[in-house]
Amino acid sequence: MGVVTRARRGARPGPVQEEPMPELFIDGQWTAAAEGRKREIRCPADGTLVATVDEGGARDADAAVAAARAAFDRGPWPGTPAAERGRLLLRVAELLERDKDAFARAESLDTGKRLVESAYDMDDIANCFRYFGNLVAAGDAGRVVDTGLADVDSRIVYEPVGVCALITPWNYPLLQTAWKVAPALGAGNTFVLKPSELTPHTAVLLMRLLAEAGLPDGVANLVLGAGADVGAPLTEDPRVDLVSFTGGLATGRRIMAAAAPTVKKVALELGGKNPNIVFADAAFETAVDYALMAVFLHSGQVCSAGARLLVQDELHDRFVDELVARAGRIKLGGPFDEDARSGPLISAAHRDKVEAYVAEGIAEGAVLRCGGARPDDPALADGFYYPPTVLDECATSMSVVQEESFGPVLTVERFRDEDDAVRLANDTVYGLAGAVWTQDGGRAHRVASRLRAGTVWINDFHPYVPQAEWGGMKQSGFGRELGPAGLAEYQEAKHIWRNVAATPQRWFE
Ligand code: TXE
Repeated sequence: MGVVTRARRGARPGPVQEEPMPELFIDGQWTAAAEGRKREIRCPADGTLVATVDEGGARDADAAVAAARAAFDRGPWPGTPAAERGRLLLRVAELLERDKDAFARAESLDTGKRLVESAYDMDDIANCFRYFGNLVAAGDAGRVVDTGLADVDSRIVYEPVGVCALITPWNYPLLQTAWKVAPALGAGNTFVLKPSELTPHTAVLLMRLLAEAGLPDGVANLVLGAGADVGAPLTEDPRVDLVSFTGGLATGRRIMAAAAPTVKKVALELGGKNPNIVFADAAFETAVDYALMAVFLHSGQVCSAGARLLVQDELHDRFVDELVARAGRIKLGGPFDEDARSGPLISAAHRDKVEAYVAEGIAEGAVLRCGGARPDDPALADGFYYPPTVLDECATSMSVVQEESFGPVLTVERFRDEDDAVRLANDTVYGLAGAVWTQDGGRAHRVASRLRAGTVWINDFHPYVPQAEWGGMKQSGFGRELGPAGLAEYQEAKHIWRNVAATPQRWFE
């Protein structure tokens, strides 16, 4: 895997020259795929070959689960003192900081994301490991239960769940991996990680760091490959105790169904169709600025993207005119173009999907205000670029409003008053995040409490911190990542009851 050695400052993506090294990590060994298959990873910004990686399948998934199962049932990790597990996570945070540049470049080559954005992600990832490291190292003696009985000791202890299948997407590959790996390890679990087949490199690099930090063999396993070939067997495997998945709604439904026969614990983060509600009294300049960032960050390929702009009637024209003018000036370019402010979409298929949503929206009556056609700049011809696009005068019933296009597409709807705004905002199957812009503090809190979403921002958009839970309501999924609940997701509460003066009960006499 050549991304690290190719990571010289200023280097352009190009074919990997170094000798190949296998990329699956099973039971502490770097292993080639059992069936010998390979996959080419190409940079979505210009199609250059980033690397050719091992493409795993069901046999590799099986071997990885066996290793994780053995490491959980017989290995030292689940019984390692919490303070020591926490220290290992803190060490991983340090190593990530040491290797930050290489990680950021690898992430940018796989995703096409601007290098500066990948670098931000790496800081957040180190912070995530640090947060869970400290949380775990602080220890948790469990809870003593007051039964009111003099002869009974009753307490709750928190144990690891077991073998976890961690399945992650391509938009924030390592960030979403860290949100799962750090708490899973902190709680004492073992795992098999399956990253998106489109963006495997930072997962490979992370496995190297976990081994360097001293994680015992078999605790962390990595199988690269497609969802159907590797992800599906992991979710069905009876030796797996928990599946944590971040990705699309359709795949989430399949995973939940596949996990049902063996009654696994499941946690799902399935994206959103997140309302950004702007009242007429909002601070105009700031609200316009944030509305752009809310939806066009990473070309809209963000689960919490503010893709639905709801503007109060009297502000609508002025607000949308300004937003459209600024959206039209956003410069597109590859990860290493320092003038670019937005990158490509992840794949040709994904761009086709985004285009289809825009076409459908226009056919249903939306007014195209900017974007809406592939750029004609020859410098962008080899990448999967799509410009910031604004669809005005949308109706909540349109599919482009209801469904995740997951691209740089903003739909605009008008609202009359507070009740109207809340009704529209909640009128999708999703409930991941949302924002409200107003200078009226009472209104801000009323709207925030009425939104059916796992995160609500008031006069802000997108910030998150590892201390605060992240996750969805409704069909955005269930379970929480980050925060104390993000650790609890990977724990089982066990009640231990000790009768210190047991005598015959004579129930049947
Ligand atoms: O994601 P998938 P796709 C949304 C977004 C996007 C849509 C489809 O709307 O357009 O999903 O994207 C693995 N069993 N999000 O198709 O398929 C797959 O290999 C087990 C929102 O690229 O959900 C990858 O590792 N695993 C989102 C992971 O699931 C399976 C981020 C995610 O891929 C599987 C990404 C199966 N049957 C897309 N099929 C968010 N919530 O942020 C696939 N996978």
